Amino acid sequence: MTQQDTHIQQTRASLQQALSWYTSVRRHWNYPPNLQLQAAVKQDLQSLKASLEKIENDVIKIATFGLVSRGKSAVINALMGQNILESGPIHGVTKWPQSVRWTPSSGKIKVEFIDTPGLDEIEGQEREIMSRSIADEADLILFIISEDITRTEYEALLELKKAFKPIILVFNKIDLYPDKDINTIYEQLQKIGQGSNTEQKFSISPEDIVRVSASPQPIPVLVKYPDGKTVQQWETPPSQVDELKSKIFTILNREGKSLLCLNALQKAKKAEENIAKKTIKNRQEEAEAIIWKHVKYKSVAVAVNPIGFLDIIGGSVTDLMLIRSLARLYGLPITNHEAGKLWRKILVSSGSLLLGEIATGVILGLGKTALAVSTFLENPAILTTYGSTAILQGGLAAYGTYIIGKAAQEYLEKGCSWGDLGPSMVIKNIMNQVDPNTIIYRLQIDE
Ligand SMILES: Nc1nc2c(ncn2[C@@H]2O[C@H](COP(=O)(O)OP(=O)(O)O)[C@@H](O)[C@H]2O)c(=O)[nH]1
Ligand SMILES: [Mg+2]
Repeated sequence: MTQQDTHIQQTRASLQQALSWYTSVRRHWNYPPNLQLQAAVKQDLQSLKASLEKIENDVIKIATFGLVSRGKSAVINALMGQNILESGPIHGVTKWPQSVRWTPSSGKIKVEFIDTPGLDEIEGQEREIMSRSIADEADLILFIISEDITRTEYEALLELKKAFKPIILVFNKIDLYPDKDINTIYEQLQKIGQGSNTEQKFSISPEDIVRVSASPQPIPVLVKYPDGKTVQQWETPPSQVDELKSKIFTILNREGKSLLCLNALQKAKKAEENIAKKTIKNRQEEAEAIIWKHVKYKSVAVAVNPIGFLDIIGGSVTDLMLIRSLARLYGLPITNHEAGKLWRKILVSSGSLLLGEIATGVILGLGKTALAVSTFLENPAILTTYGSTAILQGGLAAYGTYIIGKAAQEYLEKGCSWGDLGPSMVIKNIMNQVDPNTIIYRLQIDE
């Protein structure tokens, strides 16, 4: 089995697991169904289903991005060898996103091109929503430039990079600038990058920059007739997109399926996070009640427990029970093992406060044991000290549980895409497995 097929298999398993879990009626255990919540997550479930269909369909979506009149439509036409999309000198020929299917003559790969209006053509929020949703859909992006890079272009590139989108930077209209080369684009990208006050810089490998002329301007040619007369005529040179075409083919053959998987998993991750967020919001009251119940358990357990080290173990059992109860209430997938991992994570991340709790637990606990032994035999007055220590200790422990409950809520909200088959994990696997010469590999290098 090829690496790409393995990726498809893992992705399919991940999405199927998520779907079966989140659509299961039993997922909230014995809690009554929450209709409001069911309505709220409907769209996210659909998005999960769509992601699964996406990898089964095996159609790779390539979107063009760029400012108006850079030749986005012309590049797609030239690649397809057909003037399917309207392209022209008047600004704003492409009014909204359009899709065209392309089955290259090799026959094996199915592509859907998504042509977009210019980044500068639609105003404000609407544009942002449109660009984002197209970027979400696309497995590969052709970012078309044809002159000096502007700030709008730079910022759009940065956005796409942040969203882990594979980009080919296409320098179009090279027939107009015979001497422009990749170095110039590079220098320019760097200059703009330095001038920006954003922390992250845009970087791209030279391998991902291609020069084309999708629809060259007619050029004058002198035609000499047999009678000796010369006439000037205008001739349109053929388009030059072969390098881009073969680059696209190479990418699609080598990693097209993996790109599909990455995109599907990224969408699934978002959907799962949304589901978790909405669930936690909807179950807020019940969650508070559960947390307080465990806070009480723990303070009682710690205060009455006479043997020191059991406090820590007893405490952790209460905490684990709390984490599991919350996960059950939320209907989020979490195993015992994961609950334990989460508990340790919370311990580390809530740092000194909780460490303090444990340290107190150990010191007071030991003291308590020693005291407990000596108390009855020798000095009954110490009983008072014993009592107050226990209350103090119980209170601290209870406070720790409260913090754990709160932190668990937060973690469950963010982290339910963990686990071996969780989308985050599968994305990580794919990223780690691919060859260094792939566009996927280059997604992770950040200079
Ligand atoms: N000289 C030259 N003009 C081009 C090239 N590609 C596109 N154009 C012209 O640029 C204009 C805008 O092209 P279009 O595809 O509509 O751009 P879009 O708005 O980005 O989709 C049209 O007049 C095209 O003929 C090229 O390679 N060379
Ligand atoms: Mg266009």
